[in-house]
Formats: sequence, C-alpha cells, structure tokens
Amino acid sequence: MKDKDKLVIRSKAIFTADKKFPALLDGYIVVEDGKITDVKDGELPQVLITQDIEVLDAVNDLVLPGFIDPHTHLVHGGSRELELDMKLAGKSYMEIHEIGGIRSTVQATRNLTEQELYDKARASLDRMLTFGTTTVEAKSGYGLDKETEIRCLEVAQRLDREHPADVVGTYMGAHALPPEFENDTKGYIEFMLTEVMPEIKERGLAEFCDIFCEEGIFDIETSRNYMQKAKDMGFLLKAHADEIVPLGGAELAAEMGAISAEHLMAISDEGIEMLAKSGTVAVLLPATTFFLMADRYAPAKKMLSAGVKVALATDYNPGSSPTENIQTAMSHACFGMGMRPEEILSAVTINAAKSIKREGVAGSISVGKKADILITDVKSPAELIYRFGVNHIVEVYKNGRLAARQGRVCYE
Ligand code: IZC
Ligand code: ZN
Repeated sequence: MKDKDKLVIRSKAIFTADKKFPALLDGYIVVEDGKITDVKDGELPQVLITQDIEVLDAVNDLVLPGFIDPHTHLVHGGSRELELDMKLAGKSYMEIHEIGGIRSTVQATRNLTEQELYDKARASLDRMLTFGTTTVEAKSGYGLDKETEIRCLEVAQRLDREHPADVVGTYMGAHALPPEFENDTKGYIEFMLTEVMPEIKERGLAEFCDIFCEEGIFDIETSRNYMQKAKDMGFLLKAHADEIVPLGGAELAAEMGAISAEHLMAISDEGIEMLAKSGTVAVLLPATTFFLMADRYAPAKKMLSAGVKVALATDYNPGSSPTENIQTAMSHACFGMGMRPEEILSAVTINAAKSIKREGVAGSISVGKKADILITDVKSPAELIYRFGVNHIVEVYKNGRLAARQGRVCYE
C-alpha cells in the first residue's frame, strides 16, 4: 500500500484463523493504516471500489494471516555444520553437547560485536519474512555472560524497531552452564537471578524467561526454583520441556502457569493432561525432531484430542534446527506428526500468537489486528501442505505494506 490509503484483498479462500468465520471465507479484507478494519464474506461491494482504494484480486489464491514463529534462537554467532559428520557417525545431540554443541556457539557469539550479531540476525529475519513469518520470538542463551546476553537481547529489540517483522524477546540464560560456572549450577542460577535478570527486567529487554529443563542440563528441582523466582520478578514463563527425556518438564510448566511448554517429544500422558488443564500452549518443533534424526515426534494428535492448544515453530538455531523456513516445520507437522492442514495453519497463526501473548494484535485476520497477510500460490490448505519443500508465499503484507514478494524482501 504505497500510494493509496486503503487496501482491499479479495479471495475465495481466506483462512482467517478467527472462530467467527468458517474455516475458509469467500470474501474480502479491508486494510487501513496498517490495520484490518473489515472482514466480510461475499462479493466486494461496488461502492468500496473508489479511486483511493487499491484492490488486490487474489480470487483463486489461499490468503493467510502472517505466520508467527514463536520459538527461535535468532541472535547468535557462527554455524555448526562441522557437527554433521558426528551426527552421521551416530553421535546423539547430548554427546555432541558434551564436546561442544551449545558451547561452541557461545564462543562464536561472544566473539561478535553488536553490529555483527545484528547483521547476521537481520539476514535471517529477512529470510523468515520471505517464507511468510511476520512475527518472531527470539531467545537469548548464546552469551551466558551478562554482557553478551544483554547484547543479544538489545539486538532483538533493535530488530523489532528497525525491521518490518515484530520481534519478541525471551531471556534464556538458562540454556547451558557457561565455562565460568563449569559444574556450578547453583552459582550460575544465582548469578542470573541477581546479576543479570534485574537489569533485563528494568530495561524491558525481555518479556519471557525460558529454561532448558533436560537431563544433563537443568533438572526439575533447579528449574522449579528458577522459574518461581523469575515469575516473582515479573517474567512470563516458557520452558524447553521433555525434549529428549521424559523428565516431567511439561508438568512443571503447567504447575508454574507457564505460557508455553516447548519441544515435548518425550511428554508423558500426565503432562498432556496437565497442559490441557492449565491452558499452557504446547509449542512443537518437528523440524528439530527431523534434524536430530530422532525416532519419535511429539505426540501432536494425542495433545490435540486432549484439548491442548498446539503451536508450531522452527526452533531456528545453529545446532538442532538451522532453518528459518516455518513451512518446513509445517511439512514435518503433517508428515511426521499427522497434523491436519487446518490444525497446522492454526498452529502457526492464532495458537502461535497465544504462545507469545500476541493474540490481541496478531495471529488472525480479524478487525482491529495488524494487517499481516500472506498471499500464496495455492488454492487450499491441503495443497499448501501437500506440495512440500517449496515456498508457497507469493506476497507478504506486514502492517498493510508489501514487505516481501516472490522470495525477496521489498520493504522500504
Ligand atoms: O544450540 O543446540 N535444544 N537448545 C536446546 C538447542 C537445542 C540449541 C543448540
Ligand atoms: Zn529451542
């Protein structure tokens, strides 16, 4: 929307992700000043077609809300393709973790300046946008010392200001033990709580706080204590839970009133029940399962039947999911976990919005929300998922403005 004041998008297949409407709406969307001001079924009234209105006729194209990627480790240095030989030789994620893994990324991240981290993360954010992602959650956790953690969160915040995509910051100092606190979990937790988090909170650098609750990383008791204190400081909670071992991370997330529990490949039946009851969103990361060459995906269908809210994300990070493409995660959600196309679309829109507390402003095509809208080259949700491995997003509108087209960013 460059010259005209109003944009109207018309399509026979609008997936609004808004329960008020049928699964696919045959109608039109009106956009003014970056917001959605009307959504209607039926023909576009002639009176709406005036000179100051741009009409985008996407009649046969599936139209979607902008995708929300609610779990990424966007800001980091380096890459880890050197781990590929180890993976192919059969080494597990935790075996690689013991000899480098996260720590090698910590070293690479500490070595970069703010500008270098920004440039790298911005290139990733551009790529995400071309695949349809208009809102991204970004976790810290590759600095682990105070200075680098804050630098990474500052980069995420600067991207939120300067890039068309919205970036939501999460502090994840509790990602691994830094070399300064080798074998001193207690000391490191204390350091985060007293030295790092008060400043992050005071400067509003992160809304959420996340912890890698996993065997060999942070155990349940440590996680419970830490989460309680983070909550007392005013952070909203997230947890990397039951990724590899069924530790009871989902149960803990539910007990603590966390907004989301993430990964959940090894979730127990009890954990599923507790998430359904607490309303904690399950953020599933099937591209990670694929990349870890693991033998089981998170039991998405079981969670959906139990009434758990399910969201999907890329988990974009250099060690277990080096892809910015949320459509990859959507493919694995279908072919790995058996999710249906409409469930997948809800999981990357409205449920993803809920998992980062943005359901009031994004995640569906509803009046009053940001005009984050995707035009695709397919006719239906089924075609979008079925034809996997290619980018189906033709145009990305962010706040009502064209931000990416045919795989390239084009925002001003
Ligand atoms: O760098 O390995 N699982 N954190 C938790 C990761 C994967 C990222 C990494
Ligand atoms: Zn993660």
